Amino acid sequence: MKCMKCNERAVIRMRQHRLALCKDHYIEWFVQQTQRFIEKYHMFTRDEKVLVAVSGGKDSLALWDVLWQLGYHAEGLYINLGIDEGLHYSNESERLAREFAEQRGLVLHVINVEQAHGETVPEIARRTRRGRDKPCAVCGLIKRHDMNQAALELGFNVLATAHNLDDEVAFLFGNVFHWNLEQMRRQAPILPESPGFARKVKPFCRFSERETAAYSLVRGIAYIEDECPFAEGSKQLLYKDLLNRLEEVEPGAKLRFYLGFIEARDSGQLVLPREEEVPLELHPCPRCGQPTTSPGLCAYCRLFERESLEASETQRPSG
Ligand code: Q46
Ligand code: ZN
Ligand code: ZN
Repeated sequence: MKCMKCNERAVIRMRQHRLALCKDHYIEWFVQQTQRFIEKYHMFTRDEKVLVAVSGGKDSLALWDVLWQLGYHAEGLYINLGIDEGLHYSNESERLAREFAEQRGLVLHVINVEQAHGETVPEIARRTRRGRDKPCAVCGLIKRHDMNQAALELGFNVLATAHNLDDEVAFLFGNVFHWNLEQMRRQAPILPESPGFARKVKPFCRFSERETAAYSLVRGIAYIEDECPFAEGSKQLLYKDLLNRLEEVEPGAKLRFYLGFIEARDSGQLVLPREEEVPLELHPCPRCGQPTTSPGLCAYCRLFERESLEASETQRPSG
């Protein structure tokens, strides 16, 4: 298989784009496409500072690498969740994120949940009803809160995450499957900033997982290959598997499903409940200052109020 631009040996063939590229042309294509998506969805400009949420995995390090190559002011944020489970998952991913930043002379901000709260994420989760069996809901709440707070405190109005097409399509599929209209309203390549919330952008939302993995590989990025041990058996992985099987018989199906949804919603063909129709009365949490809908402390702060834990289970999370 030959590169369609220079006839060298191709390292990747993308059936949905009818394209095969060599290493150098793939890197060039991937970086240019990211720039195109940033501009198309008006994610950020060159004057804005971007905080990249870095997990130590292939997608987030690839995103930081691309933004660095494109010359954006991008700093990293790593949250050590204290997940070990015999794999030293968090410490190993922190080491790789630090190594990546050092090699490129980039700034990495690190939050350590255990140092901040005296407990790891799995320990905090075990104290709650919804986190007793699986820490993901609690983990998600902590990550969303800490990322938003760090962005605001560090003076970034843009927070970039490396969600790829497979993540977005699996999430959309789950939301359609369960008719979760509220989540569907909020699913987008960009969520504009609002008082107390940084702008959230997903520059990789149109790249498949295979494409981001190939980029990390050809760029020689060392990333954590293990998945978080708690991801095993998740619905997201099941949906990804189903959608990959569909993609095999219908190349481009995932991208069409995602783009079709975004277009139908943004053009008004698909009408989802709007913010005005679902009024959210936000006020600052008296402890952390982040916007919350609950009358007292936000859901995050209530995680650390052991005596009122049960009450916290019924409130909606902030962030
Ligand atoms: S890190 Fe946290 Fe994920 Fe691990 S505990 Fe679950 S939510 S699976 S993206
Ligand atoms: Zn080539
Ligand atoms: Zn709070």
